[in-house]
Amino acid sequence: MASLKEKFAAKMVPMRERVQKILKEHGEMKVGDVSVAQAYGGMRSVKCMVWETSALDPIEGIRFRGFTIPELREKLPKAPGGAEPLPEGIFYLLLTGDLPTNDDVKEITAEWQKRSALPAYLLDTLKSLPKDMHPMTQFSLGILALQKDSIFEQRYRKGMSKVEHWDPMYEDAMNLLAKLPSIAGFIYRRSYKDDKQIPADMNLDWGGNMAHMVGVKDEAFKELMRLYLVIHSDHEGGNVSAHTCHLVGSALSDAYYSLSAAMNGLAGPLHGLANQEVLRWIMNLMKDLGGVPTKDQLIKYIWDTLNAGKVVPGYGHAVLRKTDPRYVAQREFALKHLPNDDIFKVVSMVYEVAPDILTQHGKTKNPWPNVDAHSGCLLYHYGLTEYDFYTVFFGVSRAMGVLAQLIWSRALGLPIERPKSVTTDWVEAQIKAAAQPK
Ligand code: HAX
Repeated sequence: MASLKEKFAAKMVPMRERVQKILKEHGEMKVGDVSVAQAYGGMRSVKCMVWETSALDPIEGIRFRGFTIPELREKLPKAPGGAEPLPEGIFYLLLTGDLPTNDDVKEITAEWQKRSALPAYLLDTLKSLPKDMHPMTQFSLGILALQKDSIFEQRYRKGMSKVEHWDPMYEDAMNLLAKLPSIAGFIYRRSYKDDKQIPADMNLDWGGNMAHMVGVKDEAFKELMRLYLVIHSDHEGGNVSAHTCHLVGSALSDAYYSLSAAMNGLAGPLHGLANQEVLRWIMNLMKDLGGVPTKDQLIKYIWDTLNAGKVVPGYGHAVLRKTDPRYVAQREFALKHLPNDDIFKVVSMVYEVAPDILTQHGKTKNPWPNVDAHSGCLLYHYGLTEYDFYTVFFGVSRAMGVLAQLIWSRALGLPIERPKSVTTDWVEAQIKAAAQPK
């Protein structure tokens, strides 16, 4: 059987030719215009980047290589006796564009186990950090420290042809992905569990091991971790973490530099950190209101949040205009595994009332929940009560999507990113020129 690397290499050559043909024959074709509002407004919806691994529709939500989340839950291989898809399967799909077989997934599990040991210098680096440093800062530093072993950097130093760039990028990405659950587990146990470390279990898959290494024994938590790591993996290319990885990687910075930078973007409260903010907001709400609130109490609490000039965390999205299907998948998991959980009850009540309130408030373009509105309540239920840690799980997952794309970016020889910026003087000059009679 061809290895994953060989399968990727076979896909790469025709894809390169396809892209070169498009550029040669249609390079001048316009894919969009940019307005002044978009230039000031975070480049919202500007089509200026190619991202192969997933695409986001505002109404339908994410498709990974053409597959919706319900399709992936059905079609991707599962752990023995399990019902949720294995993350190794989504990585295979993101990288190759094909659905994996059970054997394809087993190959990735074995490959990542083989590469998973953490070097002593990394552990020393992590041990030197204050235990109360935010887990995302520790995670980003851990990834960055591993840069010392970048194969891409070593091969580049020796002198390598551009057509070979994908190969060491693939090796770095695989080494990094293999180590991320152990890095995350190490940080969690050191910061919150008296540094009582739990070694990886080589009989477990990547997601199962993530669950095992934080120390939660419940088998359902392993299933949750697998689902969680699948659905957070990719969300097309324009979101902050994906775009950051793409941008930094475009300078031929290796996978370690690129992913560490991506994690710093994910750590922002408007992006991945929203998952911890949601739980913090709900816990404060339950503390202030003495448990599960009444509907009227909740409505007032949401208005108080908005009137204080704050966002309702977990609601709204830069692209989506309906309930995020990643929210729906997690809600289905909760209905099956923890229907009577108090925090789930609050999450469900917020879903009932917040969209109407946000619509009346009249600011947000999307009053519906995103992925982060739900994830914390599931983690908390299984005993992961330290919500500052939640974004690290997101980061472990997001690495699969952004690194699969980074391998593709090197395979396609995409150039350094360099969009054009303009000054307000320039904008005003254009406005003046446009107002002149022709
Ligand atoms: N609560 C209150 N106000 C909100 C809001 C919310 N949940 N969502 C948007 N708004 C406000 C914006 O702050 C903005 O206000 P101003 O005009 O005063 O600046 C206005 O509505 C218009 O914003 P928008 O165009 O609808 O949204 P953006 O594309 O600018 O921002 C965000 C999208 C996700 C950042 C935004 O909806 C938000 O802040 N949500 C809460 C934080 C959150 O859940 N983030 C996670 C998003 C998903 C993700 O990336 N996960 O990792």
